[in-house]
Amino acid sequence: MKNIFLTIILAMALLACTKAPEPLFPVPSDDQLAWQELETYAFIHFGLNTFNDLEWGYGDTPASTFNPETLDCEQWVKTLKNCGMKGVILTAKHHDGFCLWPTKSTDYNISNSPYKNGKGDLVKELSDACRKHGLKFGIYCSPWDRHNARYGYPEYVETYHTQIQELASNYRPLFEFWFDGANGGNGYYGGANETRSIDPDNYYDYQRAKDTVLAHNPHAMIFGGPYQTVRWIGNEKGFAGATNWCNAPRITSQTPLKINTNGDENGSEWLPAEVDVSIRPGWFYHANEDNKVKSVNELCEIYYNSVGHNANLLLNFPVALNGRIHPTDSALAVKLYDKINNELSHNLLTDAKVNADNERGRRFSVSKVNDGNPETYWATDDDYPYGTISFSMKKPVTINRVMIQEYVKLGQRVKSFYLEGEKDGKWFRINTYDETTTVGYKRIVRFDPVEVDKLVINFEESRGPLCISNIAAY
Ligand code: FUL
Repeated sequence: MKNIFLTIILAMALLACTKAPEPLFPVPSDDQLAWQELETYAFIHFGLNTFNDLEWGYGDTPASTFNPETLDCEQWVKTLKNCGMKGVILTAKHHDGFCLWPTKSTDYNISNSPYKNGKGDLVKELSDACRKHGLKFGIYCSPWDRHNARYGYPEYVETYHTQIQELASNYRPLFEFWFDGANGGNGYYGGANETRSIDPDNYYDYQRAKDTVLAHNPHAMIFGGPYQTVRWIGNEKGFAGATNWCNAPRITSQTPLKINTNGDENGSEWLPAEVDVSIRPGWFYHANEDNKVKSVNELCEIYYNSVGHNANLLLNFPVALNGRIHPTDSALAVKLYDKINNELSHNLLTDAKVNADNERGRRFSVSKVNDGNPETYWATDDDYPYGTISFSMKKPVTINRVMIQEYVKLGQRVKSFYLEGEKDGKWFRINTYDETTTVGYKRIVRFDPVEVDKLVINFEESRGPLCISNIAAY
């Protein structure tokens, strides 16, 4: 009897000490996490602006000017797949108000253009091509409408909701719906040619917009507006802060941009960041930018400063007048993909011997950081919100990148860390290109090549016990 008791107590004690750490809120929804795992996807800016060499059409360019002659959505999708993009978001309507689908909400749409003699529906063509080739599909539908006579009045809000309803229900499943933040200003407005301003947080009824999108696309992310589920990074240059929390307060048009760029450790919402940037200076195609496409090195910087900084990368391709992605852009994007794959292809830690100064029992042992399974993780004890992990190599290796992932299902935790190396018994600090503060879903740190027998990562500060699911070095 006594023995049974002892066994039960022992078993309970064992179980207690291997209990997973308590979640530290906020935590992601499953859909947010699945979205973060996409990491890179494409933006397509295409519309009347393309044919009028404009970025922000005033709203008065005739629908008849939309005339791509050799438009081929399959070419876009195949190109994007070749450069590793997991999805694509199309500007179904930009600020000029022209709709790329045959909407009932306005005449200012593709059915009044020469394209396919008014029988075209670009949103459908692209969503079909995405489905056929296995890319996710998302939509940008500008709230600001410089064409509509009723913009700024309640009637336009109804028109806008009709557009959201059509887009949300006819081209699903959508993985993301983009409510752009540019709002109000001067425009054509049905010939009024005036300046109109609105209250961006309240005028559009974003709660209703979100409800409509989610009613038809329950897994979609909402970008922009006060009920967003993913946040803008706060610039269009292509970088997230090296310090980048997914935690953030509820974001409105009044939120300081710094919060967008860095998140906020004390924020109550899980709002992972998206970095939107164009492969050219403009969002729309301009022939005079054909020789201004970003170089592979510039794109690579963008990659490490977005995906490497715990954010998703939304890379824009301005489709050209002929209705195709320009060959210069696609060649560069493929080169970027190859370069990144090359730099991050061979994890040199897979057969290293791993040790740590603290381990939360066998279930959360250090070996979990390089077992290739994102569902397992190394965790420290509750009273141990830091930790040092070391990798002893079988033979010396030269590395210049370290990738770390937290098990963010239980919340983002790490506040600061640093790297050290050991070679022939000599220790040295590894000087990384940017500050080593937060980690999050994914952090990639870069440094000049160093040869090491041993790599050590010191997690100095964390919001709670560490939960690290993956560490790799290249
Ligand atoms: C901005 C817009 O004003 C640009 O034209 C572009 O669409 C970009 C993605 O968002 O706010």
